[in-house]
Formats: sequence, structure tokens, C-alpha cells
Amino acid sequence: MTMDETAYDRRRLRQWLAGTARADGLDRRDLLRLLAGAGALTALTGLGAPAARAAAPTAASGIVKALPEDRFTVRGTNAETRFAALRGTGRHTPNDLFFVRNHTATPAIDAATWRLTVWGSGLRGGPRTFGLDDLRRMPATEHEAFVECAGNGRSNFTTQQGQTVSGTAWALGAIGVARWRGVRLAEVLRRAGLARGAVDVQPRGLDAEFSSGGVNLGRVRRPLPLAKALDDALLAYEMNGEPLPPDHGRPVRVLVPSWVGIASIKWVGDIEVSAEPLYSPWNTDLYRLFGPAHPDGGSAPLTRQTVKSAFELDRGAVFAAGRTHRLTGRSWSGAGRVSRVEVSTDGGARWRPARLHDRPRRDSWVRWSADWTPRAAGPAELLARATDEEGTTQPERTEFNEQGYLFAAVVRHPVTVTA
Ligand SMILES: Nc1nc2c(c(=O)[nH]1)N[C@H]1C(S)=C(S)[C@@H](COP(=O)(O)O)O[C@H]1N2
Ligand SMILES: [Mo]
Repeated sequence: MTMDETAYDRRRLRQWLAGTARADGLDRRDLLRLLAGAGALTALTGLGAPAARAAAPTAASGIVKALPEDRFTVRGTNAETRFAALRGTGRHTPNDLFFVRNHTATPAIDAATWRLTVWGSGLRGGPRTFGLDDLRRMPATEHEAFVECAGNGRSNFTTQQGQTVSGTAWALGAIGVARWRGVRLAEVLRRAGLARGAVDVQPRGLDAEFSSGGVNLGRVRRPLPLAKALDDALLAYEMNGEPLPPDHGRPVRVLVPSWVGIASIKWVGDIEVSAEPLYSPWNTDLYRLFGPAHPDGGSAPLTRQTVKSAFELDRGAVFAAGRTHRLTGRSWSGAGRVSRVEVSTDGGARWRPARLHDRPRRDSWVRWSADWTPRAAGPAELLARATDEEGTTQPERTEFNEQGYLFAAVVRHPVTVTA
């Protein structure tokens, strides 16, 4: 993006430190006292287990798995799945094709010595510790769900709406769907001795501390309201029938179905359970909507994902005129099942229904196709728009927000028709 991300983050962080960014419910004097010393943000991080060493210091991206160019676009410490590479694959994104979003680098964690500590004022007693074997002995659940970055589709704020936003310039490939297996977070919280007054839980990753604009924000962590934690959140140790791959949280990650990806903390090492609302930069300064159309100090912390559609095509894909081509794609929504997908091959003038290839299900995507016989050579735009079971249809524009979250508008996919 054209705006310098570091300068932007530094400015937002100054606002947060000055108490002008929103932090509902948290006493600002307490916050400022906590933040008074240099690097004092770490004072907010609770128990301090040492951060793990990076798993693959040789890879510049910090990502362990192979990132072949025909399957991924590498964006700094992140790797975006190329939608064209999903064509012909099943509803579950193969693990080796699943996008990676890392604040720093994939850590190497020994599953045999890994421990999860559950602690805080929202427990009846003291901290409780669980090993991987303990979790595996508890009742297991499977849940098919997408993990999608809140910033997925962000580059379209610029390419379609001419707006400058900060953050990784994802196209639409910061999403994957997997079959996650693990134990319900509710089960672990119950065994840890959840107290009646608990309101928030905050999982924290074992990856390195994250610095932005020269300020150490501590380890990646984001509060989750207890209601969602008890509803359908998982502590997942398997992904599509395999142990979690290193890049996706080995040995255990949190999985929060339908919510923005940041809720699904990877490499979880501890979970604070609190009788008071919890705050971290990931629910105050980040992952809220800031901008003229949003409340001063930002929207409420982001929860569910939006509705989106993507063609399984590269931008600029080439089609021969006079032949019939099968266009394929996928649509999904954080609000529930996709109920309808329509496609336009004339820039949005006329729409026709796409054929759905999956029975739509909540928390997942549906594959679809539509045939197209282009007539004239030249540039063309392909559009797909989904409607979800709440009746929300993808709009023509998404309201601007500074960090480019929750893009939902119909994407105009440029292609070329040759004679
Ligand atoms: N510990 C930790 N958890 C994390 C992150 C991270 O950097 N560290 N990134 C978050 C973000 S922003 C997203 S979108 C998802 C990405 O999950 P994936 O890399 O398995 O696709 O993980 C989330 N969990
Ligand atoms: Mo994300």
C-alpha cells in the first residue's frame, strides 16, 4: 500500500499510549501507569514464558513450508494462497496450500514438552497446566471452518476504490478451509475451574514478541468474550487429519469459527481467564474499524467475517473467444450459509446464477461454476457476488477504514479475451 505502514502503526500506537485510542472499560490511569516505563507494554502480557526460537531461520519469510510461486504469493512474513491453484481441489484447502499469516516467524515447539497454562482472576483456583496428551485424552470434536484474515481483500480498497489503507496488500487468498480436530475450549476451561464471574479469555501465542514502529507490543494475544469461547471455539491439534503443521500452530492453536483470523491464536502457550474485561493492542488499536464513517476511537472489536466471493483464476487470465469456458470459484460468509451466488461476465450489467457444487454450510465456503462463451476479443471483467442466509448480498463498495479490514464488495476480476 502506498502509506508507510510503520509510520502509520507508530501514529496509532502513540494515540493508544496517550489514551486517545479507544479502550472501553479499562481505567486510563491504570493503563498509563502500566505503560509509563520503556517497553512497559510487556507488563500487560501476564505470565512470561520464554518465546520459542524460530523454526526456520534460513527462510526470509520465517515460514517453514515450501512456497512455490504457482501456489503462493509471498508478502513479507506472510504467504497468500493463489486462488487459481485451488481449482480442482476439494472443499478443504490442502495443508500445503493453506495461506500463512505470521506476525513474526513460525516457532519450533516440541510437542512433548509443550504445556498450556490456564490462569487468571476468572478461575476458582490457581493456574492449571495441560500437556498435549491431556488434551488428546479429552473428548475430541471436529469442525470444518475457514480461517480468514480480517485484512483479506484489502488491496481492493486501493485497486477498486482508490483508497490508501495500511497493512498487508492481500488479494483474496488470505483464507483457507480445513477440518479441525481438537477439544472444545469450553471443556478445558471447565476442567481449569471456570468461575461464575469470568467474562473474557485471552489466549497468547508462543511465537516471538511483535514490534511495530519500534514499539514492542509483546506476544500475539487477543481477548475473546467468554460467550464465544464457550460456544464453538476449539483447541485444535489436527488439521485435515494430520497433526497441525508448524506454520499453522503446532502443536495446538485456538480455532474460533466464523470470526476474523486473529482470534484463532496459533502456538497457544497460555490462556488468561479474567473476571474483568481484557485489552491488548489486538482488540484496541488493531482489528477495529477507524475512519470518518466509524465512531471516534474506532468501532467495537471485530468479530465475524464478511461475505466474499473469488474466482479460481489469476488476475489477467486469458480466454479464447468463441469457446465455452467453465469459470469456477468459491463464496463464503461469517454470518452463516451462502444461499445464492451470481456471476456477471459483462462488467456487472447482467447477472445469472452460478451452479453450486457443495451443500452450503456455515463457517465454510461453497464451490460454484458458471460457463462463459466470450464473443469479442479485448479486456473483460468477471464479477461474482454471494448472498448469505442473513440476506446480506455483497455490495458495490465497502466503507473505508484506515486499516483496510473486512472488505466485502464485489471484486471486478480483470481478464483478457483473445481472438
Ligand atoms: N500466535 C499467533 N497466532 C496467530 C497469528 C500470529 O502471528 N501469531 N496470526 C493471526 C492472524 S492475523 C491470522 S489471519 C491467522 C492465520 O492463520 P494461518 O497462518 O494458520 O492461516 O492466525 C492468527 N493467529
Ligand atoms: Mo489476520
